[in-house]
Amino acid sequence: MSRFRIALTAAAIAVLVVFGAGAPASAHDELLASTPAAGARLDAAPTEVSLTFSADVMTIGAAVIVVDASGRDWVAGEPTIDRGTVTVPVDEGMPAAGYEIRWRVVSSDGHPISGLIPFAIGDGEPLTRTAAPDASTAATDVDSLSTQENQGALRVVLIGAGGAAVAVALFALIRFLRRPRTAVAQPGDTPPDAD
Ligand SMILES: [Cu+2]
Repeated sequence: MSRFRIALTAAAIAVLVVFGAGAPASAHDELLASTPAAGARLDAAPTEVSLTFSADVMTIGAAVIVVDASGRDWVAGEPTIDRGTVTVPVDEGMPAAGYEIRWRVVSSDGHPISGLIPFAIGDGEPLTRTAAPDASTAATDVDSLSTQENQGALRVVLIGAGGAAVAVALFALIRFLRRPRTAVAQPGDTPPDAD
């Protein structure tokens, strides 16, 4: 193979690695935004919580709870799903404290996705994940959470590897394009070896 073909092949492989690794993950819908936002500190108690996804999530299988440090769920009704937005009402008068939105919806590709969104009201202490008050429910939560984190880490590794492959391919291509051609042009030199 000529160097040009090698460079082209390397670039093609790099593109396949990047898009091949990215395709299944990008098929999941992702949480784009929430109200309250992650880490938000609200001045006043909210009346509802809403989550906005990157695509229309399925109208079944959505679950959202809003818990305080004691594990009490403040959600006051069923979630309503309007295309990519899931909204749940919460009880009035939530006191100044730390809370956590725990959500799970079925992505438009059929896969369940889930996550946690901490927020606080007033000068309430934000909830932290290390101090789990309820061992039985916290254990399952933490288990599923660490699974998600592992998958997330794997994705980061795959994307990182893909990026590295692209960098190597680009470097090879640039070196090929910048290869000095004087050896061919200057008279008197011995001709370069044929590829
Ligand atoms: Cu999926």
